[in-house]
Amino acid sequence: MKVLLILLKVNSDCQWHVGLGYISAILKAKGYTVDLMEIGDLQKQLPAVQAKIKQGDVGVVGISANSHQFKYIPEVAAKVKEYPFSIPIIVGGVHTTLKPEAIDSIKEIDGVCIGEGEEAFLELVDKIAAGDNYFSVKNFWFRDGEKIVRNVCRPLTENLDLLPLPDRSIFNYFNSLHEKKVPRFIFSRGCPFECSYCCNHIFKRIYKDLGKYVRWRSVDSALVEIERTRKEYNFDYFKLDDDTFSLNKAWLKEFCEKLASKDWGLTFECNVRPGTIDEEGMELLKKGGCRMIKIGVETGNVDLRKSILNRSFSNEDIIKTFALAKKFGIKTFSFNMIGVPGETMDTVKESVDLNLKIKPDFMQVTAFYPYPGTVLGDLCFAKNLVGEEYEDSYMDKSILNLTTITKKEIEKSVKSFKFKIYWQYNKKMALQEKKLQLIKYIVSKPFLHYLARLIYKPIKLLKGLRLKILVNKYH
Ligand code: B12
Ligand code: SF4
Repeated sequence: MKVLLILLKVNSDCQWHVGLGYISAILKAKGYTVDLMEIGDLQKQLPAVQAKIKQGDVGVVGISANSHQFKYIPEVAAKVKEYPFSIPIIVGGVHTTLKPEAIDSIKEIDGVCIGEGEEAFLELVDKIAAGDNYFSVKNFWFRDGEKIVRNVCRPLTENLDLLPLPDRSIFNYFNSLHEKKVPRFIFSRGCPFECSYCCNHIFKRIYKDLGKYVRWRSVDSALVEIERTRKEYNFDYFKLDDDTFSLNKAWLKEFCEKLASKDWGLTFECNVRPGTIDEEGMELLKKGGCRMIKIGVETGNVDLRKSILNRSFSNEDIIKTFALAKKFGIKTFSFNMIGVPGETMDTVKESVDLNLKIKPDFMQVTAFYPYPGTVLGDLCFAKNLVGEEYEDSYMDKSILNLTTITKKEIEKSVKSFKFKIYWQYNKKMALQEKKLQLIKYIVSKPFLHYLARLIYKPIKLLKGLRLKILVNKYH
């Protein structure tokens, strides 16, 4: 029996999806055939989904969607259900974990997965393949006629090493012709902190009494995954997506020392939370090959950080972490959010000022997005602050109606943030930022975009011709 997985990424991108990588690996290990379709354009790609199903043997369709993408589920599910034969459609991912009741209103969905799906989905697929009733499989809510069957979650997989390594081969990125890849890895699950805008505090509640929430693969298994990926794909730099890579010092030490002892010549970047790393930790990162740490600064205002975002560290902790990285020659990246409830133009200025103090090498600034199911998200919904439909991914626009700051002000602040900061200490980055904004503007205006392409095409052709002449001359 075939399992068709669908990853929704309309107007959004990602090189792979960790959860689907694991799900594919566990299904393949049991002998199932797995196909993945990455859907970025519904109109163009839904016919291909239909064609795949028409080929036959698809026993179940599993779709993964985050909160931004969930709005496309009814359209995709309706297309799958057009077939005279009924293929169960199961939706999983962070959104159904936070809001499983989403199944109530979408009649084409047969089940939603809550939490981690490897063992749960395997059990479900086994039952479907055997033609057994599957309504009792834990971690799922199922539609049974008019009623919804709500099952509880199974305990967490305590030893992550028991899971097979995630399957990268199903993703377009890993099958593309890019000469050099920059793969992403994640070796842990869970984060002990309770930031109100993040999914972790909710996952922790869902899994209360169901096992240890924060878990790490063993260092040796992490290194096996890196080594295997090295054999399959060409890369010399990788990204670590662990929520807080600096959390477990013993793990960090073992990982960095073992990685440094290998002859792989690899360097990497990772996420670090202020207050979780000291001088020794930073030195270890440097030794292991860390080239950049990424830090969630989010806001420069201490009250917003504490009372709205529920983050307990101080501005001094942030400043210290950035200074430590600089001391060891590790590049820094700051994540910033504008437009959380309570934000004013003054607090935005505090965020600018804090970034001016820490002088990150790179920055990201986005408008705050309220994810339903999280403490801060639900507060925004309860207070009727959410005005619009969800964007396909977050970036520069706010969907909140706040009394303290307008949407226009948020949008403008997001737009000017990086330039304002870089201009004070890195003119090159500031100008690059302006260039990017200009390109974005041109792309957003169809006529200008057309005109730019008209001008750019001959330049590109001439450049290519010159390159060809040079190549012929010197070879
Ligand atoms: C790594 C990561 C990324 C990576 C990789 C993407 C990925 N989804 O794997 C990158 C950097 C590319 C990324 C990008 C984005 N991310 Co991200 N990311 C994460 C992060 C830190 C870890 C995810 C992870 O690996 N978890 C571990 C794996 C094993 O779990 P999982 O992927 O959730 O899958 C399990 C279950 O969900 C379930 N499951 C998932 N799908 C399915 C399908 C079926 C059929 C079944 C049965 C089960 C099932 O089973 C899986 C295995 O156990 C999470 C935070 C977190 N701690 O979860 C944020 C998070 C998922 N990201 C988030 C966001 C917002 C984004 C972006 C939209 C940001 C943007 N730029 O706009 C993009 C979206 C890209 C895309 N199209 O998916 C939000 C989503 C919030 C929400 N409510 O939707 C999160 C939760 C962070 C947060 N703010 O709290 N992200
Ligand atoms: S530290 Fe990061 S990953 Fe952990 S709860 Fe806070 S925002 Fe989420």
